[in-house]
Amino acid sequence: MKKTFLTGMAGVALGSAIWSCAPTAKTPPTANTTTETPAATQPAAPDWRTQADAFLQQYSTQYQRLYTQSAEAEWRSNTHIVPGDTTNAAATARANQAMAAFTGSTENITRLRELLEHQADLSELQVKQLKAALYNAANSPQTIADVVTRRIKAETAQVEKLYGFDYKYQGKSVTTNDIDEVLRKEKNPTKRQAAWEASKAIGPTLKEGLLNLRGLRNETVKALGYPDYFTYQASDYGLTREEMMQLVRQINDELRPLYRELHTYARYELAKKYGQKQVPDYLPAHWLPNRWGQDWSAMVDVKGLNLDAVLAKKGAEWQVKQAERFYQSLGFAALPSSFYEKSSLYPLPAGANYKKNNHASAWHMDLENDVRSLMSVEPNTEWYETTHHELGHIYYYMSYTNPEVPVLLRSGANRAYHEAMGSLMGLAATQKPFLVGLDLVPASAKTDQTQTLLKEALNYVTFLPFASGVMSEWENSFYAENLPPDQLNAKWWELVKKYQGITPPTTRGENFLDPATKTHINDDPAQYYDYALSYVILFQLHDHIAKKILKQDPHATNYYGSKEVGAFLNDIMRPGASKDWRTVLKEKTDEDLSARAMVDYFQPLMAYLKEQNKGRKYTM
Ligand code: X8Z
Ligand code: ZN
Repeated sequence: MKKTFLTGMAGVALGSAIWSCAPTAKTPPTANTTTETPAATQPAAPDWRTQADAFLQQYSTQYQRLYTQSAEAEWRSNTHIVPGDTTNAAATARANQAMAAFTGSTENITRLRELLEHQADLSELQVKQLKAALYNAANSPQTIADVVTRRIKAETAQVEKLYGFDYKYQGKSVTTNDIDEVLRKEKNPTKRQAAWEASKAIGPTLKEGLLNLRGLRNETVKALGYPDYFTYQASDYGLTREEMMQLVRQINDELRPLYRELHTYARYELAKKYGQKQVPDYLPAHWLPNRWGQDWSAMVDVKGLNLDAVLAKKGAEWQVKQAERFYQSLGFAALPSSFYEKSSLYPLPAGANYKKNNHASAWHMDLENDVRSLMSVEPNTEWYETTHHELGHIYYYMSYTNPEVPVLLRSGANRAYHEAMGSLMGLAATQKPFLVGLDLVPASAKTDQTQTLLKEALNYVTFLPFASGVMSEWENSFYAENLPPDQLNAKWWELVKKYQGITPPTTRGENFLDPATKTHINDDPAQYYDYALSYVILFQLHDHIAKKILKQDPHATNYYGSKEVGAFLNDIMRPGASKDWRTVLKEKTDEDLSARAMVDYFQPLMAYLKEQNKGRKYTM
């Protein structure tokens, strides 16, 4: 549920040529037409700028009002889930429907198209807003109001099932935090397998709903000319589906040699750890410290740098406050008091008679100053990073909430930027000089740089085959290639084997639906490449910050207190979507989007891993 109130609704369709009446740049009325007709008798040309302004003003006011009502209802639906209670669901469906009826109204679509036919007469900022509104319209065209209504209901129901699920491990109800802890720490493979299987038990519950949603999502966007929902989401970057897939495949290819080393290393090390004589060709899914094998960093403890132990002593609240202090040290404002009053930051008390969304998210409730986060923070490294990630969204919201950025453009330069900011801060907040500077680690601590880099690679590099490989390929196939309902799980595991080199502990037939255990598949559809791109961008930004601003080694930085770093990040965030994302990257880093910085960062690890893997069998 990251995007609904984050970037999805206010995204900008850049250069979308797929509209049936694609707005083409028209030449303005030329002088020679006026010479033929006497000025006095010529009808006054409508002033398109004035008209667009009038339209945008009333549209934005209405949009913001409905958006806020929808966000409030969704907030309630995601923080107070009572299975069987239909009150929240009904209120959320009502609010979302009012929003859909407005953004997708035929009247608005007609007017938007009409104004965009005159885009040559409009300002760039006006064109961007009109395109953003048209992009939003495609998500809920009222020409097919019944489909949109069914989709809204189905989405609300799916979210309720997803976060109302009662996970059971060893006969007891557990949270996803509990399962994650077992997967990070348990050494007994049988128990690990039981925990892993417990985390997948939700899949079948979501199958019917997901198949229904695929149809409804595809049908919705088709009405405005997009062939499928994946294409629609990719168009938010100004890319076709094929271009997006090509981009993520290329990123994956660039990181593949390093991933291959990590994969070989992990197979041998984990076999040792779990006392297995036979080293498997593929990694058993339940051996990895994460439900989807997307982050393996808990595999390695760096001596002298035990962040988990430090955080356990500090507590969950300290983590949130510390993340805020870090942003403040760069020159950002304190969070508004309403953030702390209205957010839902910690796990529910044991015995609560309701549940909440167990996945972290950040919300821009009113597109003004009401910003909130929904998390279940516990004191450990994973939540420490996630807290920095979510505050990245929050500071992005606060940064583009300014008079220069119209409501319709209050979103990231693109969706990946929004994901990159906080993840960048999460990386910075784990580097040794930063931790030493804050007295979290003694300056005298001797730590092994290679082990540190290895731990980072097990976090950031292992993520890419999952995000750009498995998730993106599966959703592309699901939405755009009409993956048959009896091949959903088979396709998933085919991709997991191919990209991640992971296999399940036992055969996973179509009675399971393992992709649906990933929350984004249900409530943030066809956008997971955002995260793959965000990692690439974050290393580009980090590389620039370390080398050009701080003049420090990218592997050992301390951003804390640097107003210059703060200004650099704020410059990127402040314009929101009013500036083209490619231009932003080029201007700020002097580079185009590329995995160059990420590959460079981890390059020193290659030699070490090759040495460790000498004589070992490579299987990918
Ligand atoms: O979903 C998220 C954020 C949402 S705001 C917590 N992330 C991805 C995931 O958990 O799968 C962050 C990185 C990857
Ligand atoms: Zn996020």
